[in-house]
Amino acid sequence: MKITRIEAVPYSIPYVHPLHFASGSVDEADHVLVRVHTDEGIVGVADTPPRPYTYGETQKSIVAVVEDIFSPQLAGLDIFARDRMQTIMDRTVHNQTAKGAVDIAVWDVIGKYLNQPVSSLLGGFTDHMTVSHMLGFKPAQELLQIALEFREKHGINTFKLKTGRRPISLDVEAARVLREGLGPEAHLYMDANRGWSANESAEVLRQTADLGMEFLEEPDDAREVLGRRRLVTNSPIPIAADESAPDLGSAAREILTGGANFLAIKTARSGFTEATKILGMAQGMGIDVYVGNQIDTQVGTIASVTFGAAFAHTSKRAGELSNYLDMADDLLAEPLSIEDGKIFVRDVPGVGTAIDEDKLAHYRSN
Ligand code: MUC
Ligand code: MG
Repeated sequence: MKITRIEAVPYSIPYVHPLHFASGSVDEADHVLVRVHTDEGIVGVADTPPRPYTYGETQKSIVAVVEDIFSPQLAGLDIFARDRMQTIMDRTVHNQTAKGAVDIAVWDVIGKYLNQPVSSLLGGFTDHMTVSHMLGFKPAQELLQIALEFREKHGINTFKLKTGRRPISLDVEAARVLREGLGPEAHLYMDANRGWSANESAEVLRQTADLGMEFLEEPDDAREVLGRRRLVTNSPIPIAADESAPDLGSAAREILTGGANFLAIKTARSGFTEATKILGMAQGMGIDVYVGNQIDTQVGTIASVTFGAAFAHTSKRAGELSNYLDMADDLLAEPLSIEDGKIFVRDVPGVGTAIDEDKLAHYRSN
């Protein structure tokens, strides 16, 4: 079975709860749905979130690179030639989430063709992921109310607090209010999206040392290498690389040069093929990972669940899988549900991303 063309459909869905964080904000999911078409009529689907402040991509750039570059380059290739596809796409630098979506959509075709859930094909470790919810910038008491609601309504007890604000007391207070309000059993960690300097980050670690924060993600700019190394060396909790380690090479570099000792794996930017390589490298080096989020729709989220549940090393920690709840609607024909803090893999051939075509027609931008 061969790829005939790859389609990129821009669409836009508003947020009911816009999210703000140190590197940017979102109030509209202006994403791109990627569809890989084949000569046997099977179509694979994946979602692509433009994040100009992280990867330099925009909705228009994703449509252009998928339809003008990747589609003609990959047309005619056998659907199983994943590493060939990866090698070809890697000739084009950057465009991280566009590449990730093409890879996931190809896996979706493979699963449908073989009549198997992709999670089983990838590794088949378990049938669910525990959910972590990401909290954007808000006053501390509001954050606590949201977290309590999520715990009550969805059974979620792991929260990522967006930080990186100045003065740092805003975030230190938020961390304290969350810990005191949620109790010792809640799993809490922070993500500063490069908002602080290395020294500010060290000060935050000092002031939150009694709050049981499990790790700190991307505290400062990892390109300021000595500051970052000093921080990682002296930190009492792991320092995670997210946007400083978007692919296999950068993940290896950050771990080996002491820029991080923990890794976010995001299928939106690594697809399943490169994410599997990053995972193997991390596991072999004794580095823990977690499934991060790119503020994914339900289409993106089920891809993260598919990957995360497939492996022991990704499923042992909660993955960031619930921010689709901040959006007004979604394209997934059968909506996701979170039961007792978990999302289950779909027991259907492929990734489980059947699209509601009426909704796509309604939200598409062209
Ligand atoms: C994160 O972990 O940084 C912020 C923007 C985005 O796309 O994903 C995030 C979450
Ligand atoms: Mg992050």
